[in-house]
Amino acid sequence: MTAVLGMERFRNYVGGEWVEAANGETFESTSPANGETIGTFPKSGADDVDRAVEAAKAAFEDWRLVPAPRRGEILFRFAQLLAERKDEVAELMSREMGKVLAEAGGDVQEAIDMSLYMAGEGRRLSGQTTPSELRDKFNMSVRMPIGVVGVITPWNFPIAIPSWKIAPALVCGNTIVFKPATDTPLLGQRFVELLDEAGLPKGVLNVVHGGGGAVGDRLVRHPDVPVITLTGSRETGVQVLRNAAEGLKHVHLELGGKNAIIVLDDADLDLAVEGIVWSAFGTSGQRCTAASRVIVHEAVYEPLQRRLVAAAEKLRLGPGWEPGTDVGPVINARALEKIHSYTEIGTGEGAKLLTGGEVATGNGLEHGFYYRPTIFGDVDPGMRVAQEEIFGPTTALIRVRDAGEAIRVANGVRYGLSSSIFTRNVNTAFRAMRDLQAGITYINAGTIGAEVHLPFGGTKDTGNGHREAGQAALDVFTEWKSIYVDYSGKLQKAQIDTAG
Ligand code: UN1
Repeated sequence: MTAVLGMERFRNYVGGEWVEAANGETFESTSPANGETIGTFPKSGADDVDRAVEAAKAAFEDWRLVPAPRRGEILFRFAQLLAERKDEVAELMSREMGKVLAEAGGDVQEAIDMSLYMAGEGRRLSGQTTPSELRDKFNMSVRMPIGVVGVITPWNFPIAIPSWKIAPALVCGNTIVFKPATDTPLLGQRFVELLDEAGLPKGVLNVVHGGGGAVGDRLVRHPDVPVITLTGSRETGVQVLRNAAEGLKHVHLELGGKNAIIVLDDADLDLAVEGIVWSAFGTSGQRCTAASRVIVHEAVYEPLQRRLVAAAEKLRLGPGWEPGTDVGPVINARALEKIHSYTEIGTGEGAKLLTGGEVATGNGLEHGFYYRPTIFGDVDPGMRVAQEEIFGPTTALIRVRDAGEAIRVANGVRYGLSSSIFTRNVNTAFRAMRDLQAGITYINAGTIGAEVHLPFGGTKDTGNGHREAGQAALDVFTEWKSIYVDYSGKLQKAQIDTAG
């Protein structure tokens, strides 16, 4: 597979045909690890989106009538195909977006898990049956597909996140126009190819490559796209919500995080250090769930800081596919600049740079976008490095006096995605489960590692109240219909014929 990388020119997939963008323009995908070209893709425009929406709208007429268990069977086959090609897709992921092979395999596995889970949903999609307040009358509620779903996904989980959106949308009977991130178009392409191979009818899933400005914006404003699901930044989320308002669309947003790990004085420090390193520097800190704050009880602050710095300095940087690499590159030059600007902001604010804080070079690293795992100490909770999402391998240590203060500090940010506490005290753990304002709380584990059968998402500015994954995802991709069947043979008036 590696041999053909860079040479191939890819196309959009519209109505079951592989087609060029109407304007003929293209863009390249390159590896953040070493700059190699991965492939050339259409830089599509509004016309291409319109064509894809038309195809998806036409396909909806029949797809919504395909029995849900049959729709699920296609997802089962897709999961099987992904499992067969797991290593190949993981290797490609490592090249196109940089994560280390083990994590790339995890990303693919998450998509396999989600597809299997949603495939099974084809035989459930449960609603309610209830008594009626009138005689000889039957009441029930059923989930109905909505129509064409616009799927806009990020580059950091280029196979997993599309599956979180596309698998439930499909099993519920919707059709899709998919815009993969411009940093990972080939993985988006592979995703679609495998679903196609799994037997999806033409037009049910369409892919339009290109930027958020042209493709994303048209999708969000298109009158025939009633549902938009986006994982991205807070700023993009607000813009999407605003642009979708005119069409009164269903908008599902999965946005930023500023997740904290709390370490109390009774914690297992070795375990805490492992959890922090994994959550702060895994995927080079480029997860919405990454631990970018560590809130530490003053009694264990010094030993924790020492161990953490030592552990971070042992991490080996390099291309994700090379054995022995712990931390891969960040996604692109812009990200590298942004991450470094936060090092400057942190030192300017008076935080103590304990390790890292620089672009990594030497041993060929200068050909990619590598940043040294960075830890700030003595961080004040109000500093920008403790408030803003950096999306890189940078974390901030904050010292607190007790569990109450730790939870207040953890909650003192605009986001509320993931949270974690290391403590051996069961009472404190239960208080944290109740009081941490976040969609996800871990006890004695880091902030990353969500599983597909529980709701995923956050409070406050992390989103707009929806959740992905688990049963909760079905609420994004269906609308409830309540059905009343009167078999009395006469006109019965609810709320009026109350005699029973
Ligand atoms: C994300 O970063 O957007 O819990 C998703 C986790 C992964 C998913 C992260 N299962 O970190």
